[in-house]
Amino acid sequence: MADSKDKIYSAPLDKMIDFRFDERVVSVFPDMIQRSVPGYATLIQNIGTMASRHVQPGSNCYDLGCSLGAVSLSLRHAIQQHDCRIVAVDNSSAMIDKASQVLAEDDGQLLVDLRCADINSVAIEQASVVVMNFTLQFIPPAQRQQLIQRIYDGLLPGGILILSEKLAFEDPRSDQFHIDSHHDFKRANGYSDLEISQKRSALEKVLIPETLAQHQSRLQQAGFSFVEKWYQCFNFVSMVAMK
Ligand code: GEK
Repeated sequence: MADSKDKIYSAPLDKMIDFRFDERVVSVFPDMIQRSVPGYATLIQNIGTMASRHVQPGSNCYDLGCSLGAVSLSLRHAIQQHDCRIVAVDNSSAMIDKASQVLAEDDGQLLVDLRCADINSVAIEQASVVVMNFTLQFIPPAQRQQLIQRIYDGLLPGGILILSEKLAFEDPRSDQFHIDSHHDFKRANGYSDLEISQKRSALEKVLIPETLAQHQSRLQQAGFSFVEKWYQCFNFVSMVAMK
């Protein structure tokens, strides 16, 4: 399966089907995420850098919703503690199949334990770094507090959660400003108005964004004493929370 250009929503669709991380998406995923998420490469690089400061000897690092393993590769090359293990989890078998090829071609030393599983069923243990880079938004809102709590409970003191999400804004003018800006970003990256609107409809029931305040209060409720937004471009943010 060669990496290729994302044209999934380029032709008019008779019937809109909810977005799924299937073989078709996997075959264009690097192009899709690069052209859809502002600052994706910056996020990936800095997640590795941040992890290298906070990783603890003999601990586990988790990449939850790993897709093709971009975060795992960044962690693998940034972390100097060679007695650590990366656990990379995704519930799309198409993603995991391709991720295992990507990892096999990589020369990093750190062990990556790649698992095809629902992150709700994966034990989080002895963790110093947990990353959810644009994954929580795909988890049903009613399950989010419990997942964040399990992550908090599985982190070692001083451990961090890096959480990147697409945001919603309470103020309708702010919301519209960021949506329009994001759509301009996609247009500048070659997506047509039809592609933008069809992808938006396909994601409507699948990707449920929340406000920054909702994320912050959930993290605080779970017990995180330090919660900081370290990145934002339009409606895309990344937060770091420390136990
Ligand atoms: C990256 N982090 O390249 N359990 C496991 N995986 C899930 C679940 C679940 N319940 N729900 C969704 N996923 C990556 C990008 S993409 C974000 C993450 C995006 C997986 C899903 O299969 C997909 O691979 C990933 O979460 C979200 O940095 O495409 O916008």
